[in-house]
Order: sequence, then structure tokens, then C-alpha cells
Amino acid sequence: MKQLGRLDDLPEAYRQALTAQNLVPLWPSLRSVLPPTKPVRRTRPTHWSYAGLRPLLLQAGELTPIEKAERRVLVLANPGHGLEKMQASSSIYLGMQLLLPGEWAPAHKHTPNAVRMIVEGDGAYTTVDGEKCPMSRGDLILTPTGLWHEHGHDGTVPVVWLDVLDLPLVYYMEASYVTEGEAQMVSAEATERAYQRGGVVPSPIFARADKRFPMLRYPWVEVRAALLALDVAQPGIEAVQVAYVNPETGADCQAILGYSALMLRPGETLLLPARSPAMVFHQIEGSSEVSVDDSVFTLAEADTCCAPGYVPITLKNRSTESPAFVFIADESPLHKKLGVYEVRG
Ligand code: 1HN
Repeated sequence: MKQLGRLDDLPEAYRQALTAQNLVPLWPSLRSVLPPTKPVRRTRPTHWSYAGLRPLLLQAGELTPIEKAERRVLVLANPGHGLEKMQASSSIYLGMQLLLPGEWAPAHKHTPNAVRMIVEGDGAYTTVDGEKCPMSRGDLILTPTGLWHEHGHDGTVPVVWLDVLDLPLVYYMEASYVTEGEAQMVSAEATERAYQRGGVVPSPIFARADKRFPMLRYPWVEVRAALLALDVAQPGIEAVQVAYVNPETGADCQAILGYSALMLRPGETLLLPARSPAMVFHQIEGSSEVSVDDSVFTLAEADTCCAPGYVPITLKNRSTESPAFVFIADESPLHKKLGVYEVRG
């Protein structure tokens, strides 16, 4: 590839004349914005240990009352982006949130989309768009763009969940803002009753649901059962994986980030080809080994890690006796919609 002219090849007076008119020569920077073959990726393979962060999160519960935090979260920040950017990847934000018994995180709605993957505890709930969604370990609860949501806790033990948002992208778009509100009236309990079984959806005569986000809670008991059943039904399948979709359309449940659950069979090693979107792995049950470039992470239960795009990834179940269950978030809906999605090799 041809060497291009550098900035300091240009006379100082010329550079100053450009700057004075808010002009920049492209050629000294062309190779850095368009590198050959592979993009520049700030996203570094990074591992966050739950055993490591949990005491610090509980300590935040002592140090900062919920009224002073609104959302009591430790952000899982990727050092490749700079910790202050609060990004796991270019488009993914991750945080571990703590809600203590009796606490209340007030209602708001915002433009970024969020999901919650429940990590531990019982008795808390999120009310989304008037629907009260109980939180149990492994459940996925959507709080999509523009929908009111608030968190409450009637139980007796701390509840922790993983928040995944497309905040970095929406913020970069200069489209991220919040609206504060009053406590919602609960209009429905446990949304998932309406969409309880795959293949059938509620069908009031001549009027199908017109909600953009008809299903807000995906209980882990159902997802886990679906994975086990898939393995039995298709023992030869390459990856025992299910996607969280909109049950009315079959499309990804949110527009920007994609969510799925994967079961690694006992002793299984799964090779994921290099794909353009960055990925996040969160261990729901069991233990896995995740290899990305030169990094090898051991994911214990409730651990989380991320990988940049354009690298192959190897996932291995560390047990030869029992399955391992992994929650996956990635940027593939975004890449596909924008036409930049790639699979290599
Ligand atoms: C948010 O609304 C929540 O509602 C959690 O629990 C984390 C991080 C950034 C922006 C909004 C929540 C968030 C957030």
C-alpha cells in the first residue's frame, strides 16, 4: 500500500491557514480511518469476575443510598476505550446493578434500549410500560427505547442484575436523553403469560398485537428448557443456541443489539468464526473457557467478558459432566441493518 504524505510534510503557514478555516487535509489520516483488511478496534478482550466485583457492588450499597444513585451500578468498562467512556465495545454498555430490599429506583424512560439479565437474588421486580416483571436468576427483561421503567424490591436479599444497553451508540448519535416520571400504575402482571409457548401468539379476532415490544420478560426456566429440548431434538446441531426474538415478527427483540442463550454440551468446544460485531458473554450456569486472540478467560458463574469483532472465538465447556449456559449479547442487528455485517472463514 502506497505511503501517503504526512502532516509535517506541509508548510506550517499552510497548516495554520487550513486550521483557521476549520479545514483538515485527508491524506495524512486516510490510512488510520481506512486501514487495510481489518478495522482498528479499541475493544479489548476483557473479563469481569463476579466474585471480584460483588463485594465492591455490595459496598456501594453501604456507601451510596439509592436516592443518591437513582441506579446503583458499577459499569463494566473496557480499558481499550478508556474507563471513563463506560463502554464494553463501540456500541455496548454493561453494568452490574444492585437493589436492596425495600429500595425503589424511580420511573424514567430514555432513548437507549436496555435489557436486564438477572444474576442473583429474588423478590425484586421491574415495571415496564405498566407491566410488572418479577426478576429471577437468568430471566431476561427488556426495557426498550421510550418505555417507562422502574425497579422495586419486596424481598429480603440483595438483588443484582446485568444491564446491557446500546447507550454508547445512541450517545455517539447525540440522541441519548432521559425523561423522569411518576410511579407507574401496574396494569398487568407477568407479561410472559401472553406469550408462553413458541409457535402460538395471542390472537384477538381481527386484531393482532400492534405493540413494538409485545414480550418484555423471557423467563430463564423457559429458555433453559428450550435449549435442553433443542439438543434432544437435533443432537447433530452445531450450536445449541436460541435467540430472544419478538414473538409477533420473529425479528430480533431489539433493533440495535442482539441477544441469545447458548448451551455448551458437557465437554463441548465451539468455534465461532470471525464476525464483524463485538460480542459479550455472561455465564448463567456452569463454567466456560473463552479464547479470543491471545486472551483465555475462565468464566465462572455470573462472570462476564467481551470480545471485539473480526476475531474468531472459541468457547469451551469446562465440565465434562454437565452443560454450561451462556447469555450472549452482540451488535449483529446493528451491523446487519447498516449493511456492514461480515462473517469470515
Ligand atoms: C438505566 O436506565 C438503568 O433503568 C440502568 O436500571 C443503567 C445506564 C445508563 C443509562 C440508563 C435502569 C443505565 C440506565
